[in-house]
Amino acid sequence: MFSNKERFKRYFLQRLEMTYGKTFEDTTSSDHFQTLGHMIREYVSSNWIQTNEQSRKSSGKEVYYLSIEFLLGRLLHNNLINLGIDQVVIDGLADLGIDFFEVEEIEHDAGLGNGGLGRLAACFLDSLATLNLPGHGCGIRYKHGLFEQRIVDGYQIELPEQWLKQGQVWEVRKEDLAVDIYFWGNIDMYKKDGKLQFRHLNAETVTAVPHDVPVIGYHTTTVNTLRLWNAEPSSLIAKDVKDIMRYKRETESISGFLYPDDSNDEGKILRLKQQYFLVSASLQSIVRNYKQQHKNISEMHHYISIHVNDTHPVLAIPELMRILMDNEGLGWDEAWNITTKTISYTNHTTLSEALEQWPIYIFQPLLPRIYMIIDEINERFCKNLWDKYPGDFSKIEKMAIIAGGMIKMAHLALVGSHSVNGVAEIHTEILKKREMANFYAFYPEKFNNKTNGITHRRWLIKSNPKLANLISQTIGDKWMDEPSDLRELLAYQEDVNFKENLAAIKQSNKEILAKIIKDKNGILVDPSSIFDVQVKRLHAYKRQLLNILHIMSLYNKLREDPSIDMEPRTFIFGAKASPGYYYAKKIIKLINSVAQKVNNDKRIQNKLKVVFLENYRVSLAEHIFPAADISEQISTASKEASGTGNMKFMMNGALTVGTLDGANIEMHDLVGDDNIFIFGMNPNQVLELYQNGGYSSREYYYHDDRIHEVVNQLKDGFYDHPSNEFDPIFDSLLIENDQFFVLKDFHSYAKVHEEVNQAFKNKQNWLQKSIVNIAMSGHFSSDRTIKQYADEIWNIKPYS
Ligand code: 4GP
Repeated sequence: MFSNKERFKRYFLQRLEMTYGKTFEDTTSSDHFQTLGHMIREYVSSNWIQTNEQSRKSSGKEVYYLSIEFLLGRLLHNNLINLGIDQVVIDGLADLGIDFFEVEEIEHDAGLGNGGLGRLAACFLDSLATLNLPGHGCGIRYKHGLFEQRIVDGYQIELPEQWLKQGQVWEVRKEDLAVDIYFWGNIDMYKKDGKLQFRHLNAETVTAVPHDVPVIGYHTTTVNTLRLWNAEPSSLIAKDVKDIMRYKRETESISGFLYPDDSNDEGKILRLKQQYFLVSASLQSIVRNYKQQHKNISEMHHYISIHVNDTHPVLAIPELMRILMDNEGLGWDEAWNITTKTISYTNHTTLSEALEQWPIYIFQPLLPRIYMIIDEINERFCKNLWDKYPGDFSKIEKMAIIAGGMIKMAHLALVGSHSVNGVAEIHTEILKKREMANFYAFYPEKFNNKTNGITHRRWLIKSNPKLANLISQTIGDKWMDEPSDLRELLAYQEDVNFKENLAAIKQSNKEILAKIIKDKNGILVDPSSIFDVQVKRLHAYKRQLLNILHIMSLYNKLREDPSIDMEPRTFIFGAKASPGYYYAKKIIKLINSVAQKVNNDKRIQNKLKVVFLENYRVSLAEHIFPAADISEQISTASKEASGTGNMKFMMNGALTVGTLDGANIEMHDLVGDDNIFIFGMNPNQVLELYQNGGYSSREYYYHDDRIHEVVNQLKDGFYDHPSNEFDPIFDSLLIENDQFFVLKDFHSYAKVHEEVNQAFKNKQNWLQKSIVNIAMSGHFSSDRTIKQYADEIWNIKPYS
């Protein structure tokens, strides 16, 4: 149906009228979207079946990627590109008077994730399918994804996200493959044939129904599966009506929201339920599939790899033990051998608040059998520790899985898996030398690094088609399959023609973003100004504060002398703050207050604009990266595990202003000093300062006039705010001694921005830097990352 434009048009019209029972003229963009979506699903169904068959028949190994987040974004255009039928569809629709890009806008972003970790999972699925690797995702089908952000009076307001409102065209509900999950109740132990058995009594049953989404590889017949589990009441209930209503509500809330508020016990229980729900449903289905294909459960680790994305799915370890022992009848040692050889784990952050722990008083009643198993894992592990470190109670307590009334999920992951990886070289080194040093000493063989990557299909081919075309016209299109070939662009650093084209493309992308800004924010920005962008979650360590304080300082300078030498700049922010994160919300308010004042100040002659784009999400990001000149990657060194936004900017030719943190370090190694703007303390300096102390933020406040002035402006109502509005920010800097060294790095940050200012004046040189960045960005393709996971952790091979 997509083989040529005419056929496509015929099918499309026929399908449209048949489905909606109205004339073509009466159909809407939404009808067009739904029709296209169904056609594509139908089109891929034979390849999907074939891929499933292949995996059923093959004797190869497969990986299942368990993640609490999959930040997919929209799928329509990406699916068309991967199938190689985008042009047929775009042209065909145009013939019918339909603008494809309007139809594309109908699709809701699938925002089943929060940030880096979730988007990484989505990029990995794309790479797995493209590389023909047998790899599938397992996640939760949240009714509401990450909240929708509105900015009202400069404050963030959260609205529930509604991606399922019009139904989900990509998913297939598979009720026949549902499984039951058991919570609460008690465990009955009894002996059968002399063997101890466990039976879960009085449990509350929840049914997990899979909704499968096809994951379509780029220019290949492979269609893998993302299985999203929906929580539904089990039919096995006979209670009174009130009880049934409560049960229904509680059950459905398991797949209700991503990251429910966990500041109280009720919220904690819900989060823990979500985690076990994902893990138990996925593992029951994985083992069931395995048994349909293979006779011997003892060999499972030869055929199955299970990857846990951060600690949220770490209960996969005790759950697999439970299934192997209680359902399959294996003994502890054999089950443990299979489990540890099957499971691998990625750590995504060293921030202590993200290292999950569960209080026993919540865990044990909710998951009684799982608790027993973790307790036993802990006992055995502590015994091993004792053998190695006899008498060293302090070390054993530090490393134990259960200690101080808490269950430590990262420790469980380290003990119960065969591979633990960080997501950039520096991050892995910090895990080995600091955060997990005790575990590294005990299990050195488990630790390895896998620097993150991004799919260049979404983040270049789809989001920046003009640049993708220019690259293909210049070096051929092999880079699309082998992104490391982008290096060939290095030969065009001096090519005037190429540079001119590159500049024109950037300009046109900036015009598109300028229009979005005008439509959304009502602010006119100059597309020839420097577009200086920081888009990412709002967090103290990411230091949006450093950026806005610097802008405030630039504004002060401009107010003194509007004629100073300064290239016009447009500072653009996009960020969601976690709903309960008060400080982060104040930073959003500060950015908006500054924007309000600066953008309306006629005296500064449009040299400075500040824009906060609301509701930052994948589809908006696709317009932002291609339009950026400067990428702000300014976290306190040692705090950002890797970053992936940094890679997306680089691939689209933006130059990075960054600290030596996360993957910025590897970017710096690749492009060299001349093509990146590095500032501030390095990770060792930061870590030493944390360890040895000796930092006083007040010294910077008292001795640097520019700092003094901007910090005072937080207090004196300069931005037309009540004087206590920004107290949490002021206090973080001066009362709490500036935990993220904003003031310490301020001077060096301002200095590097002066270098940016000078560098931008030399257009040819700027373009040359931009080319070097694009050329070296192929290293950060998630295809490279996934090949490393496949070879070095999962040991999987392409479908044969
Ligand atoms: C993020 C890290 O903050 C980011 O540096 C990294 O690039 C990304 O994971 C993917 O590895 N962490 C999270 C999180 O998203 O929730 O911990």
